Amino acid sequence: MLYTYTIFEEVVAHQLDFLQGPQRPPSGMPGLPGRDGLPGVKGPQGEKGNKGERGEPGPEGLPASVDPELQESLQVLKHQITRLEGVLTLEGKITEVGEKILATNGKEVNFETTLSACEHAGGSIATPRNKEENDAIWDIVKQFNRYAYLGIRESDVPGEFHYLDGKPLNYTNWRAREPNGKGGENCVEMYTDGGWNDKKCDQYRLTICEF
Ligand SMILES: [Ca+2]
Repeated sequence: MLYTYTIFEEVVAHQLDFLQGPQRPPSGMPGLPGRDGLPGVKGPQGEKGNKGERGEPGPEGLPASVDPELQESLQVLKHQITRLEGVLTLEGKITEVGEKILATNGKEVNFETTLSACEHAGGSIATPRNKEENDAIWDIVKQFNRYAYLGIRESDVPGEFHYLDGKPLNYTNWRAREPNGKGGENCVEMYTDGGWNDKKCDQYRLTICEF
């Protein structure tokens, strides 16, 4: 009797399980599969692959001389620089002479300091190589009413002067009876009359640079 009941009960349980869906395992049957395990540890990096073949060259660009976009940019730049130079010239900050621009910071220092100040600004000490350049430097000397050292020094031969790169002078504007230092005045200053005088290098003179 007890056995019969047990069989009957099992059949009913099966039917209930069937009707209620698989979430409830029928008694006596295997349970649902377990959850997936955690991801494993990352494997070691593979070996580097071979280098690919060189790609095809891109399309050839236009030469700069005929590239319209580049030419337009250059024109815009030139125009902007010309405007700035115009403003600086108007305000007396720069003097244009030929390809050179002359400028002073208004400071009076010795020759060596003049050299380093001009170099630091990206230029060099004003060096007149013709009358036009001498006149332009003279304009600044007159404006500040201060003498200025020039980019000229005495050579090893007393009384002989040259440019700072050692090349001989191709233009001079010595004052009367100058140079007269005979080896004792190794630098050259410009007077307020535009003339040159050889002078010791430790004086305080107006800094004029060329760019
Ligand atoms: Ca002298």
